[in-house]
Amino acid sequence: MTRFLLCLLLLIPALARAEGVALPPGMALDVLKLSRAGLIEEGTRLILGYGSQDAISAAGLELAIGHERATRRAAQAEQVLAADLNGDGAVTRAEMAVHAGTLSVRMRARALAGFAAADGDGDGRAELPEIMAAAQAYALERFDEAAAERVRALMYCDADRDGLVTLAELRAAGDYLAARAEAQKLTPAGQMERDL
Ligand SMILES: [Ca+2]
Ligand SMILES: [Ca+2]
Repeated sequence: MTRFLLCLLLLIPALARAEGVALPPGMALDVLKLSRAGLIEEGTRLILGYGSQDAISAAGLELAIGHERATRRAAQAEQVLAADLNGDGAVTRAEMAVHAGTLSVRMRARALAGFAAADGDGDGRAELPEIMAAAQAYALERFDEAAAERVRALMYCDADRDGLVTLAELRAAGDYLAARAEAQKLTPAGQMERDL
């Protein structure tokens, strides 16, 4: 995912330039050689996972972003809720101690950190709403707005501007990136562009 996000970030100025759109300030252009494989692999995953009929809209990308966060939120909440031994919807420090004692060092650290975050007032008890709020904060930190913006940047592949990115447009964007990377490698102009 990270590599894909990087590819998308790097893709923005190139495609914006190709379409005659003003470039975002501060974006470098020396980008394209990294991008085709990651763009096609991850763009295809997004289209097949969150689009329909081999195309995805901006709304579909929002679903993908929501799912990224939901996955992280659920996993983080589970770290704490697995310690609710009596099933009353709250986790006490004593319950967490029993649960944490059965875990590997790595998972124990994660569970204890999750409990500490959920027990914001430090009274040794984390209620379900606190656990979910802490898990939500964790998810928003791990998949933050910058990460979401990089997913939204897939829409730069919408060459015909109909609001959908198709697999064909994705492949065309990948080909464009590869060709541009090649040109930049081979020409002095490419070197100059990289320096812009
Ligand atoms: Ca409990
Ligand atoms: Ca389109």
